[in-house]
Amino acid sequence: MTIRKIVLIQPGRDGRKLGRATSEPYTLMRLASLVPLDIPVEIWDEDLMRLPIETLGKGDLVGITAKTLLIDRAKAMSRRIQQQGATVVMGGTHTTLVPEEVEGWADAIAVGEGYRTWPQIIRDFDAGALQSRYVDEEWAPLDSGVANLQDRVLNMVDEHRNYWTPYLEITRGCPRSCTFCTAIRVSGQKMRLRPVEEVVEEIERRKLRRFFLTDDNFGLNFRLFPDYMEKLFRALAKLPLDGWTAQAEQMVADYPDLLDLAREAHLDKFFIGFESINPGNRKELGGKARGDVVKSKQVIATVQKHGIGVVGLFVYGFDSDTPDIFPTAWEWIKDSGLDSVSATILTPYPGTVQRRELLAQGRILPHDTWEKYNTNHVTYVPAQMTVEELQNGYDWLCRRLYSPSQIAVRGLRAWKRHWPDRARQRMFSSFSTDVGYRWETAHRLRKTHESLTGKS
Ligand code: B12
Ligand code: SF4
Repeated sequence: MTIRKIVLIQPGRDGRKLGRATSEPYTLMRLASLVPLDIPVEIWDEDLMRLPIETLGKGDLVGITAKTLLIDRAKAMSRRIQQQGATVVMGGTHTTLVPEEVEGWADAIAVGEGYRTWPQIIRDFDAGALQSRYVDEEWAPLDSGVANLQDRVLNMVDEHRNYWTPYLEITRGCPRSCTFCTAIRVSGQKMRLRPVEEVVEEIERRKLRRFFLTDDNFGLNFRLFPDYMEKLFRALAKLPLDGWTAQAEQMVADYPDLLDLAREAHLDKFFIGFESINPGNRKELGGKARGDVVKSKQVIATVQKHGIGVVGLFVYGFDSDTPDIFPTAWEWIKDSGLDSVSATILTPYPGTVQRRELLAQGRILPHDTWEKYNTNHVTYVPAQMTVEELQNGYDWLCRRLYSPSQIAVRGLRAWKRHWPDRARQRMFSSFSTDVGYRWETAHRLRKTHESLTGKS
């Protein structure tokens, strides 16, 4: 069979906000860039467009990516596409975590990374020899050009017009083993690095002024690869960037010289996984956080002293948490000096140690859709609270955290730190993270209200 065209689909969730979508289809941009230039390729992002599935037919190869919460949507889409005569390949987080669930309703599945399997899938489809399952969990080195974005893909996506924040990957993987983490199944436990020259070239070619790093634990490289980090920061310092954000753990505070270099490299804020303010949850946190509230405050102050903002990431519902965790967390966070806050409910994703344990204890709640696996719904029976106590306590906390007055307090505090030299560039970023979480919370609470009252 000769390929007519390749279409890559990102199922939608949030639509546009003020004209742009929040989730850039970076995964698909990378996969589209692996397609040989003589084969037409399109990216369809359901947040931006109605998907013209009726135009698909025989000879079309359709790749769909989906996290767990969007897998049901992907399934419905796959069925419609197959009815058109096109061929569907499913990949991404959920497929990697539970391949046996997905392979029943796609022509082929890609488990793990796509750098080697996706080009193979294209070749096999073209030769009429598509297999049903492709696996790559060997964690290909990122210094062989696999991460580069093609110009035709950048032109097609038009990222500055269509998306709020461009994404970029510089390193990938995390050697830790938090019991609730799925990212390590998707990106591996071996840290891999892109060549600094390649990263700089991509930032310049994409004309990026701001970006969000998709790296799961960029900060851990302060300890693992300090020379690489120094080289990276010195190179980024020369670029005309307004600011960028990265995920990290608390130990970045132990590296003052690298923090200074990071600030000069225009790093604006770290998303730091504090995870819990309850030391009883230590064993579930893979050695990176210990629920030590005194240390956490010191970390926030140290990182901020070096001119970098801190977004605190917290998870609620671990086995040592009781209903008191919510008022305690609220008081602590108010007083913590954090610039923004992300609160999530523990979510036992398939493929995690956590889920295996909860299943063995009969504590996973029955579900007929994966939609609730979005980190703000309770999907299991907590150890020391009822399901309602966890959900209501969490909603109570979110209402307080994302009230306009709290967002203003945290945002102004962050913005003041950049006064006067970088105040203009940092105006947007000082408030944007919290405002995004507020949108998400308001949307969720509205949906809950509608489902309870039957009104929309
Ligand atoms: C960037 C990111 C986001 C971005 C959006 C990304 C997007 N476009 O949807 C933001 C910040 C908005 C976000 C939000 C959320 N995210 Co997120 N996110 C990530 C992160 C950090 C990186 C993903 C990424 O772009 N990587 C870079 C690309 C190049 O790699 P990749 O996606 O892994 O793709 C490779 C392979 O997987 C494979 N592949 C993937 N798809 C396909 C398809 C085919 C056909 C083939 C052949 C191959 C293939 O090939 C690619 C190249 O090798 C991951 C963590 C991780 N490491 O996966 C979490 C992660 C995907 N997110 C997660 C979650 C839970 C969420 C939220 C629900 C969080 C929340 N509380 O709201 C929301 C959901 C939003 C939504 N609309 O879906 C979970 C998903 C868990 C699960 N089982 O589903 C992850 C794994 C993090 C975690 N907690 O463990 N996220
Ligand atoms: S530190 Fe982060 S990326 Fe690493 S295992 Fe823990 S949750 Fe996953």
